[in-house]
Amino acid sequence: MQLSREQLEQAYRRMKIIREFEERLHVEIGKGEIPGFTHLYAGQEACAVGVCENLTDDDLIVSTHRGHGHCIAKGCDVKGMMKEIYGKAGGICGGKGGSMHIADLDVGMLGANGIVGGGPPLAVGAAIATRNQGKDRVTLSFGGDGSCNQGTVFEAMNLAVVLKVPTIFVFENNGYSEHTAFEYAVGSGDIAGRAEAFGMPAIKADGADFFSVCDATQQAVERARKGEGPSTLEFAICRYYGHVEGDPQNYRGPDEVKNLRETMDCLKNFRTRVSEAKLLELGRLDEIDEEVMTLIEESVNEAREAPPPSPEALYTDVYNAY
Ligand SMILES: Cc1ncc(C[n+]2csc(CCOP(=O)(O)OP(=O)(O)O)c2C)c(N)n1
Ligand SMILES: [Mg+2]
Repeated sequence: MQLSREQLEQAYRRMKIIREFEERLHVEIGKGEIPGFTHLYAGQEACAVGVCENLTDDDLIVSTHRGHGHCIAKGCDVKGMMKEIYGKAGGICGGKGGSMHIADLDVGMLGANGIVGGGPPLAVGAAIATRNQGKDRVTLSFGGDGSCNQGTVFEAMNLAVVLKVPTIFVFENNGYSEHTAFEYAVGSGDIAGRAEAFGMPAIKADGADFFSVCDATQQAVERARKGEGPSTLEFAICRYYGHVEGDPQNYRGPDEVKNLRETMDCLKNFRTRVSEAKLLELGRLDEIDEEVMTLIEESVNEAREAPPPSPEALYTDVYNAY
């Protein structure tokens, strides 16, 4: 897939925003300022951004409990997200959803989701609606390796094949479901193979390589847009932090995360790749780094200073009128 200079800069900017958003949240959560449970996405940036590079604002994604990266990659407002996570008015969902319930329909982000395996049925439902409305739109669900063992996911995959709807099932295989290793919990050890058994094509790619993710997703998106039905994508990737903030990670080797940060860093990969191919200069990428650090600093300061939701806000967004 050929990307313009502008697209490459945007992809790097979004990956860097995700990384720094999460690194900063890790620090701020440690200070006890942020309510609720937070699952950080650091390490997985190339998956979210490489996938969403192929989507328009009109295409829809459904996310997971580890959703910050998906939100940023799909174009959610970063300052609004930070306020949301701090539980403040002015947050994308009025400060009432928090980390695990960020949604922004204006950019096609149908929501993070605390239910493991909850995304695929929603994506298939949205895809059926899309087809009934005669729209050219792709719907895509993100899920982890743990979600591939859920019955909801099997049902959604089967229905998508039978009804040939324009949807894509993305599995980010980061090697763990909470504290349980993929090798232990997933019989066959092959998520893409399971998907093929349902009757759809499935591609495995290196989730730390933005370009591999982008190319694999392009194939699935083209197929969906041509009306040929669903596909599955399985990306091998790693998470830099624990399952949830506060997880002591006793189940990981002593140097596991240190080694992953050294050998499996999608931002470093991207910098090397584009500078060696003379697509972007390292100096330009450094400038983007600085812009991103300023954005994150401002986001945290504004979130801290923002007021909490008003008591009246308790009574809004409870029911929806159709
Ligand atoms: C239906 C359901 N079962 C169990 C849980 C508890 N739970 C939350 S996250 C998680 C692990 C998910 O692992 P994975 O799908 O690999 O995603 P990752 O956390 O690695 O991103 C579990 C079991 C839940 N939220 N929903
Ligand atoms: Mg996992």
